[in-house]
Amino acid sequence: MAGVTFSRQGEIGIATVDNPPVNALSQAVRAGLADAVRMAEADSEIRALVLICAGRTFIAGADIREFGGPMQPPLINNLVFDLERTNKPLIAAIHGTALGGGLEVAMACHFRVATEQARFGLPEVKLGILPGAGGTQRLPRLVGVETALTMITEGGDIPAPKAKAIGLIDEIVGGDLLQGAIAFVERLLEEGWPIRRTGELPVAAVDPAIFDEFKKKLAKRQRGFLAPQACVDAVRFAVDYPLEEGCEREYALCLELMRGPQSKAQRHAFFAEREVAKIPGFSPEIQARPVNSVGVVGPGAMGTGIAISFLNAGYPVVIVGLDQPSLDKSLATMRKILGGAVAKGAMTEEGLEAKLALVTLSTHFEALSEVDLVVEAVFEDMAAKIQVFTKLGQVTRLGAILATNTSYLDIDILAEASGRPADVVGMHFFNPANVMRLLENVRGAKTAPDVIATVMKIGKAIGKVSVLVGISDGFVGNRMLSKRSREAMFLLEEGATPWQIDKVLVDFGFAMGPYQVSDLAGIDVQYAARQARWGILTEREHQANIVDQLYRLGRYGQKTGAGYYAYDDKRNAAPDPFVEDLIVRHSAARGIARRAIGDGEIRERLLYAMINEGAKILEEGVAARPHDIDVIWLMGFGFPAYLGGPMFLADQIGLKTIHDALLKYEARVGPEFFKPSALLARLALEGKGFYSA
Ligand code: 3H9
Repeated sequence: MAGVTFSRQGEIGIATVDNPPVNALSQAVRAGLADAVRMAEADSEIRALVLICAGRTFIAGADIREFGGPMQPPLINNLVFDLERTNKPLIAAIHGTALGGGLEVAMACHFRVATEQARFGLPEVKLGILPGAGGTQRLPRLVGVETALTMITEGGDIPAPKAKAIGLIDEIVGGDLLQGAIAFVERLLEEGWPIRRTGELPVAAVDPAIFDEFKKKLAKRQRGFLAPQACVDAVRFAVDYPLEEGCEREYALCLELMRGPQSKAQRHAFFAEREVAKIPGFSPEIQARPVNSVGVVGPGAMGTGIAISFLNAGYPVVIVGLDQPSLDKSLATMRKILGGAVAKGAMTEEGLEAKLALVTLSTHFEALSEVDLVVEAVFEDMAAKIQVFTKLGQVTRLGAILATNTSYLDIDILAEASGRPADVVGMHFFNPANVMRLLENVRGAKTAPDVIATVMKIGKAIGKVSVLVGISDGFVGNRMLSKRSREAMFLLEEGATPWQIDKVLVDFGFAMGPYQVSDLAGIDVQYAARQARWGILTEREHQANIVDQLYRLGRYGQKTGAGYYAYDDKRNAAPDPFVEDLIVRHSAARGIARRAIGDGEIRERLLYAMINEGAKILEEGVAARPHDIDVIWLMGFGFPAYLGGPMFLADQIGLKTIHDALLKYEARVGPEFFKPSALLARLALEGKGFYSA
């Protein structure tokens, strides 16, 4: 029984799953569990069976790596029936995370006990599928339809006390889990509890309108995703059909999703997120430096968000600012944001006060003398940042890591200014820093390997997905974005409108188009960024100055009630004929004959400009792998997860198709904008993709 061992303690059989790292339900584990049940049934001396897991967690789900090909028996959807139908009490003893197929197995057991720290969830929806082994049929029987719908469509996990409160588990055990489970079994045997099969429980009556309500809500919240809608259909089967039929329908729907393009893309995203943690060519011997305290320079919105990220993970944070009022404002913002967690019940008042007690505010750099890591988050100005790094080099202790949150500037210049270039690195957070999961860690020419190891590790510790990139204008994410923004601007000049372009990107799957984003972020901010980058812009980009024109008109976007769009007093946007007229006049003044531009051309130019830049980024080694680029776009720029990221999508479209389109636009727009990258051209010629290079 590879993956599962069978032992006994007195009259109680114990099946132990041991399939590191997360006890996924591989074929060997499935077969082992089926055998364990058979052995317990066959042995007249065994009165009950405990299912427990070795290692760090209970079964964390089906083995996702098996999803691409035909699955070998016993299939998980049959296994759960074998477990449930067994005629001796079967008890799941849960620690770590019981997720997906793991929770489905647990629900097929007759009773569930767990440690206080255990967590429970059905995250299949995040992989573009639905729980296919009875999860959508058994969970409503245990916790009710509404709670089941929420858990299954959101895919989050809940802690053991909540699981107990809603009836998902029977008991929380302290101390040793196995002994606690055995004590539970002894009690149930002694008291003669009947076997309680989840599948035999009735589904509590519910107003069927709930299903449409969920679907409507999800169509907005998870726009474009197929799986959430299918999850609702599957939970409805639990109400409409007997268990076996509900399970059959659920499994069929799950397989349909599993074979579709969205799940393929979402599974890619799952593994890419884990792949980026592994740095190619990096020795596992390299130890991260210990980080027990953190400093943040710059108490603005970014710095405050960064500080909250560290506080949430329990790090003491010293915040240094120019003056007391800006520091006080930062603290007030922290209180407000963390207070939101209290209001939602995610944190207690005491928890909030304990977190804020970890904060030290200071107007003196010397307050950073003892910290292990400093993140600089002052405004994006080289001279200001050089000053900060010169000072940091003097006041911090030797070996303290000096990180900059710059989005564009050359980190090597800051490294030299510090006098300790080996300690300097980029930690590029995304706004709002306490919410966004992406962290672009930037290695400078002289960054020490253990500094890189530290920022990758600390990223994970504060709940971020860290991606290591090299120095380049805008690193990876903003560099690709700037090509998309450029094309969006050229398209305006050539005949498109802001609302047409926005709609194309929203239909593609982004939450907002570039002009909606501009109006939200502020055209004044965009104008300043454009000025700062003036020296590296091409002549056509200088001429494409609609941003400058809007800026001079005081149309800064939502905050002034007008930008690309006009806004009413509730900030509802409407296309503005004034802006359309301004653009038309601009095209005429530039001698550009406007033409009707199809949505297809808009989509291709915006997307392919980015993909071509992504290829250059790979070619230059600024990103080590296409995974890094995809994760950056998925986590930091709202690329729709069901498309897997720009480089994954490029492979699905086919690099030859993209190459041909790039040549077409090279002729139309200019070689300086659309010349295919050498890597992309080679792969297209060889019939390969970024992931099969
Ligand atoms: C399912 O159950 C479908 C069913 O309804 C039946 C349908 C018919 N399979 O995340 P980590 C690997 S769908 C294969 O870094 P952590 C992961 O790639 C499944 N591999 O650890 C990594 O490998 P590597 C529903 C898996 O401690 C290593 O394990 N379940 C699986 O930060 C460590 O992972 C889920 O969606 C898997 N299921 O977090 C749960 N899970 O070292 C998915 C992990 O080579 N898993 N690996 O890079 C998780 O959420 C997290 O892994 C977990 C641990 C919270 C468990």
